Amino acid sequence: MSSSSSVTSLATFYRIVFLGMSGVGKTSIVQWILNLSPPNEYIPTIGVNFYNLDTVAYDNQYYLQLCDVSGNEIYSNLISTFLKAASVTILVFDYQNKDSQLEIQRLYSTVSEYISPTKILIVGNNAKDEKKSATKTLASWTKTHNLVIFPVSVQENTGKSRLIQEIIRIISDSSTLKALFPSIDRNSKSRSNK
Ligand SMILES: Nc1nc2c(ncn2[C@@H]2O[C@H](COP(=O)(O)OP(=O)(O)OP(=O)(O)O)[C@@H](O)[C@H]2O)c(=O)[nH]1
Ligand SMILES: [Mg+2]
Repeated sequence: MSSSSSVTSLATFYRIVFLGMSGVGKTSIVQWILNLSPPNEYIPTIGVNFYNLDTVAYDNQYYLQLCDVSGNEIYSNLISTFLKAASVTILVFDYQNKDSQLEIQRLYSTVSEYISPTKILIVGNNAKDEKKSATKTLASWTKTHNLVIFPVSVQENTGKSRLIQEIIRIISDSSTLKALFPSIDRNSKSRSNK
């Protein structure tokens, strides 16, 4: 998916924001997507780190800025700053950590204030036996909100291509809409200026 002989449209820049409790594996997932070797030990992210990914999918070139935000609460005020320019927000939990499953439910309501729920992806890391590991609360919450969980495991190297495909699908949908209805953005801007 990431290589192609012909690129038929101009590249556009998209910001993908990763959020979730400390230690759920956000940095590991970002580095795994970039095919970088993961660190041998847990190094908590300080503030936020940005990584660039230049990829070609379905004959379009995409510049993705992966925005890896620390899960430490002391940085929670930073979140809104990055969400404003986000094309996709990825909420990460760890299947083996119940608190992290509650945290994405809390984050979802915060994030929905900044970005359309259709651009929020729920990713469960450390997936082994997903059906057994997701709590009943998480299962009923996803059902109520009509959400799909994308299971991945950095350790077992599973779920990566499905996740990248879904990110591209979301941003492709938004670029198609913008190309078809360029006035949508202008109208919403003029409404918010009133
Ligand atoms: N067993 C297992 N461990 C994992 C997996 N993915 C990541 N880890 C480990 O989990 C620990 C935390 O990973 P990070 O990616 O640093 O977590 P983070 O979400 O970025 O944490 P903060 O930066 O503090 O917000 C590291 O020791 C990783 O090696 C996985 O799929 N399975
Ligand atoms: Mg990190």
